[in-house]
Parts: sequence; C-alpha cells; structure tokens
Amino acid sequence: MSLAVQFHDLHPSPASTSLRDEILTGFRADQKFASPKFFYDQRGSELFDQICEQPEYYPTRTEEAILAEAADDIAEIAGHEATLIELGSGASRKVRLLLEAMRPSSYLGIDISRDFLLDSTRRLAADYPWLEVHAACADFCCNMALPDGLCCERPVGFFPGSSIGNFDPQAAEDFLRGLHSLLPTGSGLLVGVDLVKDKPTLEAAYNDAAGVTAAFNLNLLERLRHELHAKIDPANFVHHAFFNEAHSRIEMHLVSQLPQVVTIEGERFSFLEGETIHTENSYKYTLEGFQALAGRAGFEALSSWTDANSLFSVHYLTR
Ligand code: AVJ
Repeated sequence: MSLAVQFHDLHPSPASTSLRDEILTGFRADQKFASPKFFYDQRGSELFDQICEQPEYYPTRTEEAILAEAADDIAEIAGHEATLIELGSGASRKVRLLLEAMRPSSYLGIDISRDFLLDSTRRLAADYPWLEVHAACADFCCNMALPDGLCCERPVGFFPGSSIGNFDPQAAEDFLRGLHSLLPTGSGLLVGVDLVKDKPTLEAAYNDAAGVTAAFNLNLLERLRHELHAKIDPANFVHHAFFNEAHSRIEMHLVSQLPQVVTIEGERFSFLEGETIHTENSYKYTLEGFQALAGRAGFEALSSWTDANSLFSVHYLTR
C-alpha cells in the first residue's frame, strides 16, 4: 500500500532492440519500412494521445465505452485480487475503467517509452492508493519475461487499443502463442481488436482533419534526425494512409515529394519522387476471424463484446 511505483527492468529493454540497426535494415529494403514501435518517443506518445481524442479516430472512445459497459462482466470472469498486466500501457487511461470493478491486487504497466510510463504509472498509483503499482520499460514484441513473482498470482493480461493490429496475422498468432506459454493455466487475456468496416470510416480515422496523425507519422523522421543525426528533411515527405482491402489493413506511409538522397549514420538512401517509407500496418478483423486466430494460439475466446455499430471489439481469452 504505497504511492511509490515499483520499477522493473525487463528483457528485452528498448535499448537492446536498436533503433539504428532496425531503421538501417528497413531503409535498405526495396520497399523502405520502419517498425511502428519507433513512433513512440516522448513526442510520439503525446501525439498518439492526441490522435485518440480526434473525432474521426473512433477506436479509443468506442473501446472505452465497451470496457465501461463490460467491466462488471469482466470482473466476474477474472475474479478479484488478480494481477493485471498491461502491454503497451501508454497513458494507463483505459485500465482505470476496470479497476473499481475488478479490484486487482496489483497492476503492472509495460511500455517502450520510459518517462511516459513512469509519469502515467505514478499518476495511477496516486489515484488508486489501494493498488500495488509496478512499471517495466520493455519492448514487449519478443520473448518477454515477467518480473519474478508477478507472473504467478492470477495474472490477467490487458492488451487494449488494437495494438495487436500492428502485427500481421501470423505474427499476431505467434505473439499470442508466446503469451500463452508465458502465462500459467487459468490466466486471462483481455484484448481490444478493431473490426473491419466501410472504407470511408476506416480511412478518416487515419486522416484526421486536424492533421494529428500526419504529425505523428512525420515525427518518426524528427526522431531519426535527433537520435540518429539523420540528414532527412520532414518537409520533403507527406503522410499517406489508406485501407488495403486485400490485406484487411490500414497502411501508413511517408511519401517522398521529390527525388532526394537522405543520409543516416553515413549511409546514403535515395528516393524517387513518390517513393515511400512504409511506417505502419493496422490490421482489422472480424469477430470470428479474431476468435479463430486466438484459438490457433491456444486460447479459448470465452466472451467477446462489441458496440452497437460493430466498430470495435473486446475479447476475454483464457488459457
Ligand atoms: C496503437 C496500433 C492501435 O493502429 O490505430 C493510430 C496506432 N496509428 N493512428 C492504430 C495508430 C495511426 C494505432 N495502434
């Protein structure tokens, strides 16, 4: 019962997955690409929070409404005194919708953005003095281990926001299978998944009128300038996001507005006019499609909730 947040170092730490190596590999490819996890420096995490407030970006408010509505059901399935473990906890806002109903004994927030994580878990600890709060800075994409002791007390994973949509379906399945082997029998996993819907609604969500998503996408280049001393001018690129129906995913790109050469760590990369850096995929599922994927990873989809317009879904998986 303390206001302090217990901080853990998890493997792999974000530093050990190198921005430099992964960016260089991506820029050497025929279709240049960068992992969307690199969006989330301090500024990127702030911009993402602003995206969540844009009128066109339906996922956040829809998921929050679903969670608020389903909180009692979720608490009944998960039981009290659980250890709630949030993957990619960001501002730790959504978990607040569950805390009063679930009354977990402890909460562990895991995020790639260290300062952001510390701020938000401290605020959580201050607002919920009865909750034991832990924080771990980690890139949870791969082979994650949980802090000793925490893994065994009735863990319930919480993976909201359709972050799972950043993985392609095979990688999502592999990721869930990894969590399946990490979590003991009897544990639960609450996952938010964005649903397939009409193209205009999807495309508007990634092209907000205020230009916040564009700024978020372009901030990646600012990050390369600051952290890798890249010679790259963000003004020479524009944001492009569209729904690729064949793959059931939103794609985000940065489009070169002219033929140009950029330099990263002394290595030169040339762009044709119109050539892109593919910066994100955000896969959209049907309810049944996601349940089947979870099943292939070894989980049972015990309950699923959605909103009246079937925009978004929340799934309680058990193992
Ligand atoms: C955090 C991956 C769920 O795909 O909607 C929002 C990220 N990118 N706007 C998403 C994002 C552009 C978001 N996820």
